[in-house]
Amino acid sequence: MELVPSSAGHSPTRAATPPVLPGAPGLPLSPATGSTCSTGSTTFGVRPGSGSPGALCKKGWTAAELLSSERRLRHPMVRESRDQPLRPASWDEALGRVAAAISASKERFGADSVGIFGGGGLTNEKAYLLGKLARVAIGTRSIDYNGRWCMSAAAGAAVRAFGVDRGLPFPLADISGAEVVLLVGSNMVETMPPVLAVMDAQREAGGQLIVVDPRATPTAQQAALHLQIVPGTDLALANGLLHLLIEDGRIDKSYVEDRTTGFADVASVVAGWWPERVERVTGVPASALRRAATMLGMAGSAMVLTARGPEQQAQGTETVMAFINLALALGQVGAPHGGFGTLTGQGNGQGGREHGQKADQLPGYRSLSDPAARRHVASVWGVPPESLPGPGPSAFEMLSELGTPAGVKCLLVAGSNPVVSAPAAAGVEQALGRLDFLAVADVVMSETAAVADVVLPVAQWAEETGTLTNLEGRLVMRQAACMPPDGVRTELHVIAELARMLGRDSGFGPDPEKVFDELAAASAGGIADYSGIDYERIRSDEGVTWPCPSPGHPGTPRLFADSFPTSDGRARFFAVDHSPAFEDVDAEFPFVLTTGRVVAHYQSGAQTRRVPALVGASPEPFVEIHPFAARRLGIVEGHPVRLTTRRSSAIAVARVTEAIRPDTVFVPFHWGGSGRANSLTDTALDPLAKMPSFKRCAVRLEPA
Ligand SMILES: Nc1nc2c(c(=O)[nH]1)N[C@H]1C(S)=C(S)[C@@H](COP(=O)(O)OP(=O)(O)OC[C@H]3O[C@@H](n4cnc5c(=O)[nH]c(N)nc54)[C@H](O)[C@@H]3O)O[C@H]1N2
Ligand SMILES: Nc1nc2c(c(=O)[nH]1)N[C@H]1C(S)=C(S)[C@@H](COP(=O)(O)OP(=O)(O)OC[C@H]3O[C@@H](n4cnc5c(=O)[nH]c(N)nc54)[C@H](O)[C@@H]3O)O[C@H]1N2
Ligand SMILES: [Mo]
Repeated sequence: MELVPSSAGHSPTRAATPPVLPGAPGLPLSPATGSTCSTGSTTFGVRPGSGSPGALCKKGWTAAELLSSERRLRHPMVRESRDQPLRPASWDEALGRVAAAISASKERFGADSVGIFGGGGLTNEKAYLLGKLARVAIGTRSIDYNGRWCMSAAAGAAVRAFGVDRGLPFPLADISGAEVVLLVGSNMVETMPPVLAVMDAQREAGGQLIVVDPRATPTAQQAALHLQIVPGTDLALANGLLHLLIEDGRIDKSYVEDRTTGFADVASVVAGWWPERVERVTGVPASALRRAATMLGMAGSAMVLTARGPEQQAQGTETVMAFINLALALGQVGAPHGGFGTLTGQGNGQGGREHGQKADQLPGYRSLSDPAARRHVASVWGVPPESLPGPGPSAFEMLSELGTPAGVKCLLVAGSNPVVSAPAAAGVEQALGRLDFLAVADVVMSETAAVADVVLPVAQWAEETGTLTNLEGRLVMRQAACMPPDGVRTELHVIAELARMLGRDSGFGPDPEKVFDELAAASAGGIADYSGIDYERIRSDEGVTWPCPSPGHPGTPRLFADSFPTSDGRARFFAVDHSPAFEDVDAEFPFVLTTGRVVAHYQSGAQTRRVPALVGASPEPFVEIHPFAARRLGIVEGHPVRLTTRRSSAIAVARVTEAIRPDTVFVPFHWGGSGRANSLTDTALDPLAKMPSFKRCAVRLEPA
């Protein structure tokens, strides 16, 4: 067995099959991170036996299969023209074509015609170098990533209310001591198995769980109280809860007075949300709402956690703000075992949103529009500040305008499969076809790679060293455990080589540790300040939590204990109101469609649909529908159903279940082709965060 040395980047010698670390049958576990959900969800970075929660989800256990699978990419591919098939090529030829296409596009249409689409699964080092590739080596403003569809609503709300966006501003273990947890739109039993240990501990300690979800999911079934909401109405629910807390005198007045601003405006908006009105809008019975308000109001410690249910909405940012209002009014934000948090999604969902692969962002969670931030980062990069482009279009704006006169003509995708996962994906697929040139870096031939002009095979998680920042803001090391196969390169190596071909001989290199050190310097003085952190510390301290502004600084596991990083040190209440403007049901499209995940598949399914055990567990697209609705429509369990929205149609097999509201249907988004949920979804974007409305549109169903 050959292990990659910790600081190594690309190495010319590789083992044919992935060697596995001792003690982990079938799965190369990272020695530093212990157990992680590896193909998938948020990395928790927990050592086995450390007493912290440590469980591996099913996708984690099977992730190793894809390392050696015959279905992964093993050499670059190119095609001569769109009507020719992809054929194997050398790295020189493939990267040469990408560099030539970038240069040609810059020359003909300007640098902004070259786009980069990244991913929240990429390591900190990759996310950082991708942003630098865009701003320095290409000079384009056109870069964004799939986290726009994942974390942007929660991030936008937290920045506005608290002055900082860190998924959990407290240690994960705090959850286990919360007397009441209000969990809004998370199916964590299926999506975040590693968090379950703290949730179980919370209930074992006598704590109570309230779940808000249109479905009686395995998570909702563990709750003391399940509020089975109409999708897209969470804001009304949050305002209704605050209405009752104010009415019952259960607000922490001294906290509101000492630590916040803006409460009076919020109080006047929520005054209009009496329980019966909330019931009419949300479908949640007034009695259940009252019970939830009492549980929250009586609790010594109360925690509000949101996930994609309330966030992936056309009013997602304001919806999260409404839940933050609730946590602030209870006086819980900054208190142990209480407050507000969002459950970060992808493998590096937190770090991936901090280092500059976002359209408006520089490393360290800095704003690309802030002159001081531009000066600082430009000095680290050794370029003039005025050479840095300004903010570009957000993810869906960029993808839907591909190939148009003002849009991107030459696109590089790294770490996303938008043909399956983008909203209203049929339009995005067409837009990809309008491009002059598409390059995709991936580990498998995803649906997006399959339509590319050049496909670049990159190393997988176990084959390269890098850092991830977990939902607590804690940096953990993902140490290479095996070598990539011949013909496969690490992503850092690919980016560095591309930069070199574009004329940047220095400032780009494949060594993750060096990239990290530069990232840390670039983040100095920013919100997500990593400047006191290095590989040595991450390895020896079991992770360090940002902000960590100097080598002697212990890191900051808990934020907001005394103040908020806002101009006056106070948190902000925002008066937000439910708007019925999103796509509503009518006679033609009478059901609400919501989308999400199942335990066996990860995201666009590009990886998990290639693992036989997972395909066996969940073989095909399905639609959950209530027996009342099924009977009325003549829909039979196990038979195909045609779903039609104002965009397009899709086919899925009926799963008739009482676990869903009778007015709502649910389709997971893990498949492409005729069962693609995103053929159906809406194009509406949240105006503040540009988050798509994945969790609500209107649909019609019929037996297919
Ligand atoms: N197995 C698996 N695990 C994953 C992933 C995966 O693809 N597969 N992906 C990872 C990523 S990137 C993410 S972002 C997380 C996501 O994790 P979650 O947020 O838990 O996942 P979802 O299934 O998208 O949505 C959660 C729940 O929201 C409910 N919901 C739908 N509409 C609404 C609504 O309007 N309001 C409310 N309150 N609830 C609603 C759905 O019924 C669903 O049960 O999971 C991570 N973990
Ligand atoms: N309808 C609907 N649509 C949704 C959602 C929903 O709830 N409903 N959820 C949204 C959310 S929260 C998310 S996060 C997105 C996710 O959807 P995508 O952005 O499509 O994410 P993945 O499926 O994880 O795609 C990652 C691709 O990158 C490849 N890959 C993995 N690791 C690497 C790497 O290190 N480098 C490179 N270059 N490639 C790699 C994988 O093989 C895969 O093809 O989907 C969004 N779409
Ligand atoms: Mo996500």
